[in-house]
Amino acid sequence: GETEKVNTNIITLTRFLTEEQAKFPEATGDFTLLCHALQFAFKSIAYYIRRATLVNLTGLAGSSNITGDDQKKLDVISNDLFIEAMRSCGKVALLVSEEEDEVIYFSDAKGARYAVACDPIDGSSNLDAGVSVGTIFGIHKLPEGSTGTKEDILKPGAELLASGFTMYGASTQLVLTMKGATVNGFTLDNGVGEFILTHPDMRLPRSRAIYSVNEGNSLYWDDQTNNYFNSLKLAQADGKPYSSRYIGSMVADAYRTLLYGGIFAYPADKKSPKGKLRILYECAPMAQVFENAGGQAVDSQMRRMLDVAPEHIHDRAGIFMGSWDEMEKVKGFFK
Ligand code: AHM
Ligand code: MG
Repeated sequence: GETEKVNTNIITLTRFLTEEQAKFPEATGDFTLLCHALQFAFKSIAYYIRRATLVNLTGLAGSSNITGDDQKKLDVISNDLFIEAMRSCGKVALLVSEEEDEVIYFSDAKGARYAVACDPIDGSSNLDAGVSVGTIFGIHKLPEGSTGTKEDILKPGAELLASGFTMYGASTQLVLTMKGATVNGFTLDNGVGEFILTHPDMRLPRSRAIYSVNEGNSLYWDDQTNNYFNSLKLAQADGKPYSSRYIGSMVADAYRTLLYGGIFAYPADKKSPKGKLRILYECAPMAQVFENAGGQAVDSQMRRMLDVAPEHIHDRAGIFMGSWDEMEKVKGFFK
């Protein structure tokens, strides 16, 4: 019979990281180890999300199951998994998580040179309905001589060493980029338990008539924001208006925008004058991914998102991000 055609030369995330590290003779391997810990966290979170309904993980934390044991909500489990992965790899000096009010310092990690910001489960309002959610992360390198202080993470996104996100959807997708480098997408193969490089060098289409925004907030928008989005509903050059797509999970809306093009926005408005999404672990990592993929990302003042430095770890910003030409159009409305 015919031999099955199997690709045996597969680029796993592990292989990808090893090959990247080899390009930098001075590299110590610490960053690679940190990435291995990250991918373990992603795989674990993906596993629990897949099984959530079966093992009674949906619903509120604090509720108890039939035997009276406390049930941990998925975002609590994911946060704990993420923290333990970062602690145990020994390469992370401090961690900011959306789920933690304060910075977590890993004082046992002697010589650790990285600071990590993360949103362990972004889009958690979608969790119980089985809609895609994700983890967003940004990694900073500590300055020479620092043992890790809050200032080491209160930096503009332009200084991010690496960032990305994992989307837990119909399949688990990991998108990863490094400062000044390309964006690469990996798909988790559940069979072998590895992330496989499936989307090398991701590039955003230059334009696409899709907008993604919570239009229910338009009552609170300023005139420029309303004018811009209203303009998309008029006939464009081809006679058609834009399509509207809004999942309500930033990671899922961002992933679609990366692949198809278009624009995603969560503008600052009268209800949330500083915006809703957080700079350190939502806006900045996404902005680095979008810029490195040939798109743009700005805040509600049309400042480059990667130049925005938070004062406090949970500071927010308005955000517009997407295809290059779509972003030029947005900026035109805010002149
Ligand atoms: P979360 O971190 O509490 O999940 O909130 C962030 C989410 C984003 O994923 C998404 O883009 C946005 O909030 C949706 O907000 P809204 O429901 O106001 O449209
Ligand atoms: Mg979030």
